Amino acid sequence: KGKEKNALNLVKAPEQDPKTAWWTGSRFGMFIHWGLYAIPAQGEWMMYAQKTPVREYEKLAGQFNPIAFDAKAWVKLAKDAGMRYIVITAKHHDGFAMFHSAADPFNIVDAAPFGRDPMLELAEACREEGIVLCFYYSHVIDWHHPHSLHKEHNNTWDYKLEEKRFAEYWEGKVKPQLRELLTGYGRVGLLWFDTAGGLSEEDSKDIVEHVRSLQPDCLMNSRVSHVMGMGDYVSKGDNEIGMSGEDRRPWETPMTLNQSWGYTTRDQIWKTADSLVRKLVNVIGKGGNLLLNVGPTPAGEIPELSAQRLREVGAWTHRNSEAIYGTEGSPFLGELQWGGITARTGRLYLHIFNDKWPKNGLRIFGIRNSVLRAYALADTERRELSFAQEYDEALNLHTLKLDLPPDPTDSYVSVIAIDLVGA
Ligand code: H79
Repeated sequence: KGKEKNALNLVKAPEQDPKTAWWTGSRFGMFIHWGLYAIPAQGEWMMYAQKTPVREYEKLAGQFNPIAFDAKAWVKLAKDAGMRYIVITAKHHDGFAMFHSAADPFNIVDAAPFGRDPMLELAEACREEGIVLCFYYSHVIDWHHPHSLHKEHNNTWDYKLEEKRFAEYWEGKVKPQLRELLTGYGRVGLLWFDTAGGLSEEDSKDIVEHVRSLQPDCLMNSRVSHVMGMGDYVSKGDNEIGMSGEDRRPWETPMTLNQSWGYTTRDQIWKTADSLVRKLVNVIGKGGNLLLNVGPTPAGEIPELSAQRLREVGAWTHRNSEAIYGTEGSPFLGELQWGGITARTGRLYLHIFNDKWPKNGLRIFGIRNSVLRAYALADTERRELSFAQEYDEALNLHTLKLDLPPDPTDSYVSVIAIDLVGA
């Protein structure tokens, strides 16, 4: 009855789907938007926005020579940030493959002076460091291919819509390139599809089956199709976090560090480390994953300001790893003003935003278990915080009153651990 209907017994966490468990447990990933569009440095939609003719755009490939690219350095940065998987644009809407492709010569090995396959180098570096490599692949929008067909965003300046034969694109480029990605780079953790506008249900199922037949454990995001319920997890809108309890399926927020995906010199509005840590807490407290983007330069480097932000966030994630990886979102519904909650079997983590620090303590409602002890995760001495538990029979409401230290115990967001015993 009443207010407690959403409170769970926290002694035992719900069972995980073994196929998605690595991913939901990872919580935090690195998104990388890297391609020819880094050269003009106006973001990955430039070709479409300027209606750049294909023959003109192709000239960028002739200039693309990112000799500063260092797969190990990128993977190390992801690790330093506390990210456990990497999703990189193998092919974005411009149609340029950032891997060696026999299916289309418009690729980094055959069309650029660079002559190396960066995806191969990343795959190796990821394997060495225990990071899961994943590919973004634009399966519907392709402004380079004469037969790609999307609901809205087509190349209509080079090609006539009525002359498009979608099957030539689908069978001739998309499926062969996915086969290349799923057979030439070892295990692929997931395929990140985007903007399925206009893709039929039949073709949606075709591509899912294609991927399954090549790597049965490779996950796919929901943007693979507009058919409800497809994919292994829900991709939220770009930069969208949503409300607590909104998604029953595993979900992920793709997020930018500034306001762009591809490298740009125009956009200099950067999120602070403080705001990034809070966004991470907001997402994981609601049970989601955060996929945070960087846009490397045409020389092949992650811009230093981005790298610095990620290292700042990483200092926090490393100190608080116990409250992040392998946790569940909050068992309680409702938005919290002061931060977020994560949980694992027998333990709750309160992530309290430092600028909302409740000097007079916190009240948490709906914990039916007895609390064993509470302490700040950052306190290596594990000094116990005092608390009291009350039960109001008339309201059927359990209240935990928790005393907090006078000041925050960590930078940005301070985590308090609460140990529970069985009810
Ligand atoms: O890869 C990133 C974007 O390029 C891609 N998804 C993320 C992860 C994306 N594809 N489509 N969209 C985002 C939505 C399209 C928005 C548009 Fe526009 C509005 C296209 C034209 C007007 C944004 C604003 C792009 C150009 C101007």
